[in-house]
Amino acid sequence: MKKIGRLHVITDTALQSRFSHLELARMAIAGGADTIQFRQKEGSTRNLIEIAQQLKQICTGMGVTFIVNDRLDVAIASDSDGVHLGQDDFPIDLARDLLGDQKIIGGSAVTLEKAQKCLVDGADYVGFGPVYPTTSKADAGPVTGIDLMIKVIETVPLPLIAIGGVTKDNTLEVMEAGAHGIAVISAVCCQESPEQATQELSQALKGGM
Ligand code: TZP
Ligand code: MG
Repeated sequence: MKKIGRLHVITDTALQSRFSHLELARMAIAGGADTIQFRQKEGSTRNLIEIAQQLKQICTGMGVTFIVNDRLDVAIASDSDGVHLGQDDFPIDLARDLLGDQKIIGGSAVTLEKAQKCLVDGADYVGFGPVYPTTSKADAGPVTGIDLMIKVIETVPLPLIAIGGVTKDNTLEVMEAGAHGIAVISAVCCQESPEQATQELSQALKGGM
């Protein structure tokens, strides 16, 4: 059954190089992440598939959802639970045709119109943001703020995962505003202890549910 998690940790080895994707996934899961998203822009397709297959094994063993960012081919090859597609990635409606209904498809949106399009195209959730300023993604687009996020939640009947500058200090705010959950990179991957950082986010999430 498809279950959209609430604490998505996006593993990243470009912003930091202390930890591998596998190490980050293990620490995030130990800290309470219910979804791991594998996001890597560089490297050979073979290498991406190898990492994704290992991540899938770790996640499945721990009952955690495993999502591949950007790459439908890597998602299929690793039998991930789903794929997260941005506006310039493989089109969501075509991905749905290829993946079927049992896989999770997340879509990125930075405007209300884009969020509506995610719904029409068959996404299961929308990753909305950057809700707050972030330096983790160069082309993240304008900061949406909480008010636009609330408008999307009220208008688009899909679980909304808030992304962009989300930290333990603003998690309560996004959850109280009606977000289904959060997705983070730096608030976990760039912290001294990714496990503890995930734990703190998990606590903050629970406070807002
Ligand atoms: N998409 C929109 S903002 C963003 C992505 C991938 C970056 C999120 O990173 P951080 O460090 O959690 O702000
Ligand atoms: Mg993308």
